[in-house]
Amino acid sequence: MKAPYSKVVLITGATSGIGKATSARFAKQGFNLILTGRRLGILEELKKKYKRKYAIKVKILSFDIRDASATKKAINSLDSNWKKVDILLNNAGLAKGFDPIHKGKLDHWETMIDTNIKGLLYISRLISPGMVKRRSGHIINICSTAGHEVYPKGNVYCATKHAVDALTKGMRLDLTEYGIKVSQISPGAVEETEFALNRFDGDTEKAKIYEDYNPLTSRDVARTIYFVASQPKHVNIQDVLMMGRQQASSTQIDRSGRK
Ligand code: NDP
Ligand code: 8X3
Repeated sequence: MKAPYSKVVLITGATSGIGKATSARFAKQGFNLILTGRRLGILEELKKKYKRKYAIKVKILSFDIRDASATKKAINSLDSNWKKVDILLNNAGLAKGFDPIHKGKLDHWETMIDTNIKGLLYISRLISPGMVKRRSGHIINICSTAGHEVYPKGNVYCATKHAVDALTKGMRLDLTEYGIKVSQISPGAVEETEFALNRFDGDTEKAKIYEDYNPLTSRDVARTIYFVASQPKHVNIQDVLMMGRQQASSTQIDRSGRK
């Protein structure tokens, strides 16, 4: 799809991993980007790079998506042209901890629920009314295989991603009559992300979970998101469940070396 110069894509969690890789993909195709995340320095670097390399327009918004009023303030700071978001990529999210339910940490649970569910809702509530008014738009939620199956010690993270799956379906039921597409991508393990590092609270040793097999890369997911976003108007890909070839399910992984 060659983007009309005015098309706007808003990506939450664009400072690393899947969000960052997807921002590069859309930038290359000439979309204008609204990039969000908490790390302002990274957002500034991306803005500089994309403007120089692709001559697109880039707006950066640094805020914590768990904070409803900060999210509202950031979106309300956009002028009317930027507010016309064509594609909303609800990507910001994370796993915290890997504990059985009786040992889980409340702050981990709250961070996951507030980010993966409530944050996704806050921004969708702010962006979707404009889409309804214009009777067009595409919301793409980043779910996970963890939104389709549950694995040991994945309890709350899996619950948040099951909630994303339900919200994707619910949003689609509510928004279809307004010509809005709602899709989700459900990847298995993805490297070139900070996902494992965050899950294990910055412990680089514990975060080495991809060394004995080939998982997906953030670029694989970005390519798929772009594919979903670039279908003809009458086509909506509702969900893409994707894993690396060596992964069969959340718990079944061929760890006999990278192949
Ligand atoms: P990363 O940790 O690399 O990226 C997460 C992004 O979310 C960062 O840009 C981060 O930005 C942003 N983010 C996290 N918390 C907040 C917050 N409170 N406010 C604003 N932004 C926030 O991980 P991934 O790229 O892997 O994760 C992206 C999505 O993909 C998540 O929803 C994750 O659950 C999902 N996913 C990941 C898989 C994997 O194996 N990696 C597999 C399946 C799904 P910043 O820190 O600057 O705020
Ligand atoms: C990330 C994939 O298997 O770590 O959503 O839950 S997994």
